[in-house]
Amino acid sequence: MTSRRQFLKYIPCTFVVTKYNAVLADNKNVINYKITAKKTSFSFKDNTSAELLLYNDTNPGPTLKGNVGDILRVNFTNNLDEPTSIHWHGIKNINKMDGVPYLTQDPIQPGETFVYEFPLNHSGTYWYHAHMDSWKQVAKGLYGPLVVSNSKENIFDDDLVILADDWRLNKNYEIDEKSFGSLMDWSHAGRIGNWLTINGKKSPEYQINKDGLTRLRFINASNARVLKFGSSLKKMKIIAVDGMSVKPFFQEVFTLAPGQRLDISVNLNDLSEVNFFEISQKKPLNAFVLKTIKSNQITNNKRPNFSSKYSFPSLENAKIIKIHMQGGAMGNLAKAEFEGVEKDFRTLATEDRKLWAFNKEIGSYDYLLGKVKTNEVVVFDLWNDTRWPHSMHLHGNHFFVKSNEFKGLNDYLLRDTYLMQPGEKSKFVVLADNPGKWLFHCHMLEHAASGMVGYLEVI
Ligand SMILES: [Cu+2]
Repeated sequence: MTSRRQFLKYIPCTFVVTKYNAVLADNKNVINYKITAKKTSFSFKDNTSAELLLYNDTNPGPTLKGNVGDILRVNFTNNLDEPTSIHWHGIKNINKMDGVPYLTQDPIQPGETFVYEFPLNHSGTYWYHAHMDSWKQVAKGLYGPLVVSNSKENIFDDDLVILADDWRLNKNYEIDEKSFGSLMDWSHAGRIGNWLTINGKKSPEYQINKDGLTRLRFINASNARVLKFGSSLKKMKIIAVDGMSVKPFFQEVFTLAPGQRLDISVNLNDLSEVNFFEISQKKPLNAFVLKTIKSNQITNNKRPNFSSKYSFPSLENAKIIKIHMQGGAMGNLAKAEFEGVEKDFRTLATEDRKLWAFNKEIGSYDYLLGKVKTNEVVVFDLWNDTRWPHSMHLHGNHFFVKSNEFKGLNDYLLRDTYLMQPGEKSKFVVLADNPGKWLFHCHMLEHAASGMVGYLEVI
C-alpha cells in the first residue's frame, strides 16, 4: 500500500494487473461479472449527446445480482483516462475489497484490471460506485445497483430497482463541467442538479403484474440532493431501509439522502396505475409510473418472512467516539488543523479547498477517528454543528440510529447511511464486528472531498 503522498511522487506509475487470489471457500457458488469503466456518450434527451463515464456503457451500470451465500467476483477494467476504484456501498465487505483508494487498496490505474471478490452474506438493496474523486466520477455516472436475494423473501411478482440521480446539465443537456469544484457548492449543500433520472431515464413507465405484489428498491445515487418521494397511493409500505429488512411500516412520503436505499412493497389492487413523484422542490416532478398488465402467473399468497439477525446491543461497556462536525458556509469553524498545521477557515477554503472538519481537524482518507476491538460496541456521539444536512455513511459495519425522518417511528433502525439535519445531535450505535479500516464520511460527495471524512479502525 502506498500512501497518497508517496503515490503522487511517482505518477505516472507502471501499469500492472492486480490479481486477487481467492482465499474464499471453494464450495460456494461464484457469480462472475465483467465490468469496464470508460467514457461513453449518452443521450438525456432526443438529439442531444452527453459524454459520461459509465460501467459497461450503460446508465446505471449493470444490476449485479446474487443470493445470500454466493461469492461475487467482478473482473473490473479501468478504461478511463484517470485512476478509479469501486466501493460496494452497504456490503459488510472484506476490508481489502472495500474499494477506498489509499486506505484499502491502491488506485486502479488506466488500463489496469482489478478483481473484486467477496461473499454476499446479507440480502438487500445495495449499490456500487466509484470512490476515487467520487464528486466527479459519480456525477458523471459511475455507479450501478447490487441486489442480494434471500429465498425467504422471494414473495414478489415484480422486483424493480428505482435508482434515482440528480444530474447537473448545461443547456445542451451535457454534464455541466464548468461547475465541477465550485467552492460555492462545496461550502453549501453540494452539487445540486437540475435533471432527475430514474434508471437513467426521464419519468419512465414500468409494467407490472395485475393483482401482484411488487417490490421497489429505491437508491439515491445523487451527489448531494436529498430526494423526497411521494405517490398517488395513500401510504407506502416500507419493508427495508439501507438494505436491511425492517418490521413493515407505512409512510405517506419518505426522504432518501445520497447513498441511502429504501424498499417498499406495493399492491395495486384495483388500480391500473400508480404515479410516483419527487417532491423535494416546490414543483413536484413525475418520477415514474407503474402500470398493470394482465397476468395469470401471480404467486402472491405467501407471507413475507423478514427478520434481522441483529438486536440492539447493551451499551454498558460501549466505547464512545465523539465527533463534532463543523464547517461550511455560515458555520462556526474559525480554525482547523490540516496536514498537521492549524489554519484559519478562509485560508483553508481559498488555498486548500478544505471546508469541513471533524473535531477541528480537516478529515481525509488517512484521518483516524478511533481504534476499537472486533465486536466492541461503539457509539459515535455526533453533533452536526453546521447549517447544512449531512448524509453520514459508515463502510463495512452497520449502526443502530433513531431515524427521525420517519413520522411516528420511535425506534432504532439498523443503517449504513443516516441524514443528520443542521444542529442535530445523534448517536450511532456501531456493531464493530467486521475488522479493518472503514471510512466514515458525508455522502454529499463535495463535503467528503473537502474534509468531512475519516476512518474507524476495527482490530
Ligand atoms: Cu455533508
